Amino acid sequence: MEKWTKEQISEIYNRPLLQLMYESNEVYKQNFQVGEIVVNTLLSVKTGGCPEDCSYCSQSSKYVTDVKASKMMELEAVIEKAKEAKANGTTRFCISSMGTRVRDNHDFDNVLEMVKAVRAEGLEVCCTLGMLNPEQAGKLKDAGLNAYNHNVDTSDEYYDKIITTRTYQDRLDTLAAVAGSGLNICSGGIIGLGESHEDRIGMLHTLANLPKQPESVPINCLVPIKGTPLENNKRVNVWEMLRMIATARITMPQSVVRISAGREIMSIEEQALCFMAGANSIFAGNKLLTTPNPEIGTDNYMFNLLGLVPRPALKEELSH
Ligand code: DTB
Repeated sequence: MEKWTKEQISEIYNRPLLQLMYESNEVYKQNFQVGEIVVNTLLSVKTGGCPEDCSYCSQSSKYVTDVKASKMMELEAVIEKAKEAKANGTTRFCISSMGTRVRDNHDFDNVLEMVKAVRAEGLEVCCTLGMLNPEQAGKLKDAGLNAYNHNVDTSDEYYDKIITTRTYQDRLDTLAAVAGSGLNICSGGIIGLGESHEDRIGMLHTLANLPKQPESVPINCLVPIKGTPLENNKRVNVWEMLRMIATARITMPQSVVRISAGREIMSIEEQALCFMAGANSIFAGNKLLTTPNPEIGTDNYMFNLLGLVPRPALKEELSH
């Protein structure tokens, strides 16, 4: 059953901005503890050389970017990074590995070990590894994974303008495999790809109508990457970001909404507006996958200033 129609989402998205934000703030306050923020750290354990042609991505082998393909990181190094992130206040750790899909090979076995080890540090663990079948999702779940990230990126209609090597339906199939295994879904998308407002509404329509709404929704602003087809795209402004966040908050009241890529160039004032609009998570650490992110000191300064505190790891799981 459709929880939200496109018309309803469009009506929300197009409200006068402050009216929209007052409402999304209300929905946020009803569903979350004010000031608590999910602090997530990303680690790219295997980078670059990807056969997919996502026009926004630095890791695609179809484009000449500054990113070099690397072998998979050693387990010990990953554990070090997880410990460092934990010491810096992170409560969720996301392991990313390039590629179209998970293969049942040595790399996947390594990732399963990483999941176990990071979880043993007392952190929530998320992975983003591409397409996945139900068995693989089950193995990740058994290893202690909490959530699996797989973004729909944009609307169904705009998808093939951005990626031609796979389909929107492929994305939805993986999300179904993830949900079937009992893992939490993390799924969101990117704005600034050249999509229309209609496409942004379409993307939120897909996410809000998944059989189970995503546990978390990353909203990324395109960071244009030199060498990719989108290298000359204009950066989106905060007003567009606020509309996305507020509409996501209202249509997915219980999902964690994460300000993801693009935060590096946002001021604290702009980020504060995003939190007012209902965003309640960030990626921390001075690097995302391949692009810069605010320094930890800068984020800690912002947390103090705004009275934000990291949500303890596994809080949701433990309270159920
Ligand atoms: C998501 O939505 N954003 C993260 C995470 N999920 C994997 C990735 C952001 C990457 C930004 C570009 C880069 O650093 O390469």
